[in-house]
Amino acid sequence: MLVILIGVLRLGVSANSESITRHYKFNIVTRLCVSKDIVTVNGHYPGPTIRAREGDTLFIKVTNHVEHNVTIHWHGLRQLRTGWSDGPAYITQCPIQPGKTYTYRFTITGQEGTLWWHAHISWLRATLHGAIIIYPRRGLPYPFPHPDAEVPIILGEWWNADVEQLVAEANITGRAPDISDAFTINGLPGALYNCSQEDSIFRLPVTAGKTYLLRIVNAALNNELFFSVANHILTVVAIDATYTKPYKTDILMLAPGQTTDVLLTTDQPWGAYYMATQAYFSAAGMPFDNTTATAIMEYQNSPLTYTDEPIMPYLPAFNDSQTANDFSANLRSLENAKVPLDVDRDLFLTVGLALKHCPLEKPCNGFQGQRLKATFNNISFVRPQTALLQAYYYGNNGVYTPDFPDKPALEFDYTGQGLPMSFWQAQQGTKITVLPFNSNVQIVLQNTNIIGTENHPIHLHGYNFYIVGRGIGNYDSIQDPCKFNLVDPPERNTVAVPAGGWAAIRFKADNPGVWFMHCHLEVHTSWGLAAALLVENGFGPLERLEPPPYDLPQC
Ligand SMILES: *[C@@H]1O[C@H](CO)[C@@H](O)[C@H](O)[C@H]1NC(C)=O
Ligand SMILES: *[C@@H]1O[C@H](CO)[C@@H](O)[C@H](O)[C@H]1NC(C)=O
Ligand SMILES: *[C@@H]1O[C@H](CO)[C@@H](O)[C@H](O)[C@H]1NC(C)=O
Ligand SMILES: *[C@@H]1O[C@H](CO)[C@@H](O)[C@H](O)[C@H]1NC(C)=O
Ligand SMILES: *[C@@H]1O[C@H](CO)[C@@H](O)[C@H](O)[C@H]1NC(C)=O
Ligand SMILES: *[C@@H]1O[C@H](CO)[C@@H](O)[C@H](O)[C@H]1NC(C)=O
Ligand SMILES: [Cu+2]
Repeated sequence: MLVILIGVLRLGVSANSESITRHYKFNIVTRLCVSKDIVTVNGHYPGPTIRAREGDTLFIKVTNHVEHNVTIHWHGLRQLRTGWSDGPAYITQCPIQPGKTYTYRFTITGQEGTLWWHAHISWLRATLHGAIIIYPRRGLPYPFPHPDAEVPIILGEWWNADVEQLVAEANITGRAPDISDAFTINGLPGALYNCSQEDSIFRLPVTAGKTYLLRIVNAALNNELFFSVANHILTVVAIDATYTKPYKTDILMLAPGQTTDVLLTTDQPWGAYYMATQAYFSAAGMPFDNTTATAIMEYQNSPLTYTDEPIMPYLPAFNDSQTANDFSANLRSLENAKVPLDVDRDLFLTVGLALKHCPLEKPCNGFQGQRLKATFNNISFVRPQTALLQAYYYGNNGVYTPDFPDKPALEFDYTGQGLPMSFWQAQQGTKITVLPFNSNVQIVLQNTNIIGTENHPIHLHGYNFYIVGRGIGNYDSIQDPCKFNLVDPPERNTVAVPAGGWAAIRFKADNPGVWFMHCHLEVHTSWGLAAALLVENGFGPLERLEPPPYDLPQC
């Protein structure tokens, strides 16, 4: 199909001696890829890597040349006072319609490491995504030995079919869309698929005795992923663009939305080693993509020839929750953290699946003749017709109601077995939680066992939060807070809530705007596992949401 390749423009305009303004152009175009058309930025899958320094201001002009409505989200970027540039469709903006342009503008403040960008409408992020690398300010070091080279590693999920069509069909039947056909590493599936060829494998040439910084992003739609490199220890140094205490491991687990920066030293015998990724899948008895994507890390001038099979890493069983949970539990912030010690607002949200009866005239057969749903506090989010942020800014007009409940209406044994089917019916609504500026917020995310339980990666826009506690079973509001880590908990934008368990997060509500909170398994967001937090303005001029940009798309 049509391929428009407009190189990424970079114009440096100094605002002051340290920070610069960087301009990028994203042209949304289709491209023929493995016998189907995919939607891309500038013709690339994955899309272009954005490189900036902490303190820089970015202008990214997105022009939509395809037939789909498009928005782009800058995943994990705080968007201080610039919620208009956050990107989730019908939350902070209306879509960029075919033929239209919108320029995202924001400043990177206090964040360093790896984040990523992706489409935030329907399931277009399957192919519309790329890395964002934030370096320290000029002259400032990393808090770890400077690597000899840096490599983005983007883990993706691939369907041989048209993903938008699959989603539309599933929305009619009420069923889960078909599972994917492959995973990819930097856009390529690797050696273990039928179609595999010499050029369908990402190859990373390395030199012995060097240290590499791998900036790994889980851009998959519906799968948490294990990742490993044969015979090499990985030292985690950052997650979600926050630095961690160095943590050595041979297995990573990344939930969709999460990033992990690791140092790898090429200290092994000359040779070729696979890096590999496959699903961590915690929903018992459900179908999932059990394939394995590989890439090859080759020591240069290796005496091995292509006829020697590279060494394959050990990867845990798909249902090895112990390994997945242990990995998350071992992460610590590098420095002592600024965790809110007092809580002004304490939210308790159940997270889980549900069902909805279909009207007689529009039958469906998702499960037991019903439509699959997913909820926070038993409420399945209904996407509005216009953006929540615009509705808020210009006066609500009934687009949402500010009455999202702080706790579930019904208390029950959330993770118990055999929960009565009367519990399974979801309510629906476009409800939001209103938080005063600068309030200290705690959210306990409690998994349920309604229909089944599984790990849910919950992502909050506009904020990083501290994961102060996590556990299996039901949260105990008396005992569990005594065990919270208020000293050096990991700081992230996406928390993997354990299957059959809970996680507690804390943050200061210091960024005014309307912020989406949702499961980063796209299938669950489609079923309504989402809500929004409205953080009110403060009083000072720097405590208020900026006015909307002139080119903000309208619905
Ligand atoms: C999905 O189906 C529901 C109910 O039939 C409909 O209201 C909604 O617009 C559909 N959503 C999409 C994205 O097609
Ligand atoms: C590989 O090909 C075989 C035979 O055609 C088929 O049965 C199998 O499903 C394919 N596997 C994948 C992962 O596509
Ligand atoms: C993957 O799942 C398919 C069914 O979807 C099954 O036939 C196959 O044995 C599984 N492969 C592995 C390696 O588990
Ligand atoms: C993982 O799945 C296998 C079947 O594939 C099962 O035998 C095993 O008990 C499961 N392990 C856990 C921890 O659920
Ligand atoms: C959810 O709400 C529906 C409708 O009010 C109710 O039937 C169901 O029992 C509720 N489930 C839970 C877990 O609260
Ligand atoms: C694109 O977005 C506009 C504005 O919300 C909406 O009216 C239109 O139906 C959308 N088009 C498609 C194909 O979803
Ligand atoms: Cu989920």
